[in-house]
Amino acid sequence: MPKKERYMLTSALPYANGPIHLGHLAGAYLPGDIFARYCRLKKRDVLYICGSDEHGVPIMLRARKEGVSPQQIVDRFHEMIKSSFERFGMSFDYYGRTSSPVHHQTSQEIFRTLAEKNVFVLKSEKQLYDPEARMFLADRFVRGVCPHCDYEDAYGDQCESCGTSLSPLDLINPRSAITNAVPVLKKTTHWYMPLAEFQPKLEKWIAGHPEWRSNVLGQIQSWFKNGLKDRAITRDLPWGVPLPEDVARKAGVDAEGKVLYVWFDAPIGYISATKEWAIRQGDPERWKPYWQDKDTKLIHFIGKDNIVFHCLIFPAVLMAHGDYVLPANVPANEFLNLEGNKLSTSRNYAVWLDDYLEKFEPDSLRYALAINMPETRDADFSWQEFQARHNNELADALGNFVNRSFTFIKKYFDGALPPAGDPDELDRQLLAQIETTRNQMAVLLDNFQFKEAAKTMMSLARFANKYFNDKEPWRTRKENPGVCATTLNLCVQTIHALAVLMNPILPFSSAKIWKMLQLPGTPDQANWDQIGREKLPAGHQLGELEILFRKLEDEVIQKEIERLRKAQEETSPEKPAPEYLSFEDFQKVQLRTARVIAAEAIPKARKLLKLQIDLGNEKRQIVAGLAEHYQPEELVGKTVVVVANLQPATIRGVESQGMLLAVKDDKKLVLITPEDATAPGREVS
Ligand code: B3M
Ligand code: ZN
Repeated sequence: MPKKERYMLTSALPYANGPIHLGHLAGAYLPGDIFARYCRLKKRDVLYICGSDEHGVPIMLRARKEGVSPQQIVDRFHEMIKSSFERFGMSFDYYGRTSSPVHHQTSQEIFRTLAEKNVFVLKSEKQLYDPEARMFLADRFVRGVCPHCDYEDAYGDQCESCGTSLSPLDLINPRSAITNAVPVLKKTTHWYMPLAEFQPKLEKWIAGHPEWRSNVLGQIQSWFKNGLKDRAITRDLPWGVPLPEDVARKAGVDAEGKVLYVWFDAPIGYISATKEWAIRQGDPERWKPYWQDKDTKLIHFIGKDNIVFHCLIFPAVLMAHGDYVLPANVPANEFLNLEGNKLSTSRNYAVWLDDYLEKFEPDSLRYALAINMPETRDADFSWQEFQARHNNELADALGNFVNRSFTFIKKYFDGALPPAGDPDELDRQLLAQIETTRNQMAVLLDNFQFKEAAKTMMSLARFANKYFNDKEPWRTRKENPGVCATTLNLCVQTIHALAVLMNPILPFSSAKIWKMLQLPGTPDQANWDQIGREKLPAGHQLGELEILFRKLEDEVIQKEIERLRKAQEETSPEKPAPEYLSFEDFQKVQLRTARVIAAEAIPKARKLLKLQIDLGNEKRQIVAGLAEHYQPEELVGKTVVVVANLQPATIRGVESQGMLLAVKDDKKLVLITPEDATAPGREVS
């Protein structure tokens, strides 16, 4: 027998601080599950792993808010998420959690190995620290009086009242937003992963994977282009995998209060969960081939916001370690929107899996998400489309075909499979269509094209339904019983094939059909390559007919649409969710150095100056509010920083093609000038 291909599959570990919604399912879970099920049918050696991501600041903050321990939070959500995944049909071989001892050990071991190999760089700096919460404070968690407008409740990164950007050290009377304690300045040392150093190696490795999705490669290339930056992989927090004491001691640092960065330990969760799986199998070493044999294909199913971690940072860690395989592919999905709007968990603008499962069948959602999967671009989920897919495709095409074939055989053949005679042209077409579907779906699934695979599966159901119509068995039954028998025989062979073909996408319906066909075992044990080849014998007795899909009424669907509409409305504009700028958005701002070549006052505009600047490859005119702070001649020759892609505007009748950056120093404006006057046109980052 040829050696089985080995696949190590993972789906992103969900944070254990909230329930699962449709966006999660479409991004990382459904595609992983479809692929895992397909691999099992292909008789590959496959292991599919997931688990809860139980560290990170949001979990800690939620615990604080509810007055419970972080462990209590993750215990609650771990169980909740695990059980909703099961009801949705997720077929993980193991669902772990990162608060487990095996995970803590594994993460510490990997960290230690890298430390021993001198991979890390240590850096020290002073930061504000909350002595009561015993944690260093991120900028948002420091509040105090704004030095510009005296507003009392300014954030450490910005004053909401006057809009000035701040640094937490600017605030007067700073206090911790978590405990209200007065923060103190404290020196802290952290371990950094020198990603810049790894860039050439990573580039070389990625260059060997032109087959990856172009949206994934595109994101990776833009990270490369901007140059990878070193990343701190330790944090001063009371919750997480503790920094190994021996490593800290050797570096002369106190390990107390330090943990590994959540994005360092989380992907290691895939490995530790595999170890736990092996222990449960009674063979603790069995995790190794899946992670360490170079012929293993490691595949991460994730959403696009996780690309950098799975395609660059985690691989760099694995490379540095040396004993592990690198991912063979990372088919990251784009985002799923909802009724034309962005999903928002904080505004409850989402469809939660638990809610869904109380009202509908898992397969209907699996199908709707698969056939509309955000593979190469964002997709939109709408309840009306869901209803239409369910009613017209699952119920009217697939369900109806199965139903009418069964009913016919029950009624006219006593529920026993009639024999097939010589096939005619239409019969041959149907048989050929089964083969084609099997082959095409295999290629599509192996290329992670789930949407097309779902379409191909449904095409066969439609084809078969039409075959039933065209063959008119209700007529041939009297006129030509042999032909009628052949028709029904082939219908059942097709249903058998469909049961396996649909299994990765519609596992519950597949199992129902299996039972109706009275086949031994379960469809999960079937062999993909036998689809259409293994025929059920004439005389085979069929079991009880079950309706596969009941039509969904308009009212039921309207209720869901209504709920979302309300959620959308209820978000009062008075208290918007804190708006963070994403890194991607920030990257859109083009900051460049420029040299001032001329400056003059603008008549009747007391505060404004008109500047001509040299941007390296072009000259521009900028209107700036500098007249009260600088004499025009002082400015000429200065190198400044400008926002180069700001939309041009006309100010007091003069066109301005950009904006200068200046610091507000009390009431005075001071231009930002690079310390070493560099050439104009340089990128500022
Ligand atoms: N928990 C982030 C997320 O859900 C994170 C994934 C970890 S995968 C190792 O987006
Ligand atoms: Zn202010």
